[in-house]
Amino acid sequence: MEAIENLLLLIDSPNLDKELKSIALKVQNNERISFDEGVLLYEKAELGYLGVLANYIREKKHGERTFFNRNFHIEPTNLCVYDCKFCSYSRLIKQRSEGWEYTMDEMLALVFKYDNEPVTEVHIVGGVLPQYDVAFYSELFSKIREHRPELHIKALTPVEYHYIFKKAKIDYATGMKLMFDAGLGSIPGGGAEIFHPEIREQIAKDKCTGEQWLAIHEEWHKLGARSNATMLYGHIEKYWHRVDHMEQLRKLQDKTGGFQTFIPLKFRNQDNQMSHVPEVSVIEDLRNYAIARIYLDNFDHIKAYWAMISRNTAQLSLNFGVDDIDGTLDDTTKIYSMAGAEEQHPAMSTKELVDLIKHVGRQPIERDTLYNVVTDYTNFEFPEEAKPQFYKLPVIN
Ligand code: V47
Ligand code: SF4
Repeated sequence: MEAIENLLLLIDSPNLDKELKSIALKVQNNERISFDEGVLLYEKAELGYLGVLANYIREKKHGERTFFNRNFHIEPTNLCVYDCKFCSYSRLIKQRSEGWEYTMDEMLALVFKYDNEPVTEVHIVGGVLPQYDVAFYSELFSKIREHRPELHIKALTPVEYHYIFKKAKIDYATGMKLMFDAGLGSIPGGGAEIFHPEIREQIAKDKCTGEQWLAIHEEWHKLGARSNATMLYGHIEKYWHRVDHMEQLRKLQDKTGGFQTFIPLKFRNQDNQMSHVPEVSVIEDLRNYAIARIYLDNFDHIKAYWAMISRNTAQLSLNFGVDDIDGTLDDTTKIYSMAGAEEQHPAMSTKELVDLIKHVGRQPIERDTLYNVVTDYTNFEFPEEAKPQFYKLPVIN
């Protein structure tokens, strides 16, 4: 209830700038803000103001409920035919000695490792290589589904899909239907970067365009399936490129309703070809979460990916529009540790995630990938033996 009181106080404040007051009134009246107003927020609005608006929207949508999940990642390879300038993770094929290329059996072995753990999702994403084609991924998804039907497969981005469908000479609709039938559960948000060609061509040349990224998600949504969306921010883009990016997502969401969550990804500058570009401040991270919450009125969830921004910033973000902090991860992803994120071995036990959320006065809800409630931990007391274990998921259900 505090959130509405804070909004009313802000609106009544005699010193509030006229344009910012008009945006605050729109938020109060549940009205959508325009492209220009989005840019204005980036240019003019202070963190405190943005926090009040975003927190109000978050509370209206979710109350005190804050989501996390129990998941692990598989990164099939860190070799890639592309050469995105911001990517610290990938090695070009000519640097093959520095990379890994998992076989089907190796990937399945990673899935089997979690057979006795209460994970609900496997997130599969990595580099793009010719041997990982339509036949390979269809077989992988089918085998995972056959082995553990209830494990949700969230896999690959339009970057991979565009590449493998083109190679197989099939259109997006046919390709996505094949993946759906093979057992794909949803598409993660990666590969979006910044859609506008002015920026995309400088940082992610050659891979799928913004339009193609959106078209693949659209085909997927037409099957009644869900996906996420990201935005890589805080590098060479201008504020209006960020608003343009969110505008395109908002438009597609109006059309299909298939997106679940928006995940702003902070550019990290270690060991990549953009290391000379400074990282933005934590203030900018929080402003960005808040503006995303305000702009994307038709997205249910805004996620802070804790492995990328650290646990402390993830906690802070919960006061700036965020209602989801992703999952246990169990030290299975290298994308961010290789780019200089604080978490060099990202893993949180269920108890650590629950405590992180409870410590800022919110209600921890374990969700599955589609946001069905798995467990409400609000009044849950962990047994003594379920103390945090960094690399092992405690079985508590
Ligand atoms: O597309 C790569 C980004 C993405 C860097 O859907 C970088 O639930 C910052 O999409 N600095 C992949 N970002 C990760 C991703 C994701 C993560 C968590 C949850 C979900 C979800 C999706 O990582 C890439 C790219 O935008 N990335 N390098 C870097 N140096
Ligand atoms: Fe390859 Fe993805 Fe890295 Fe780009 S971001 S180089 S597509 S792994």
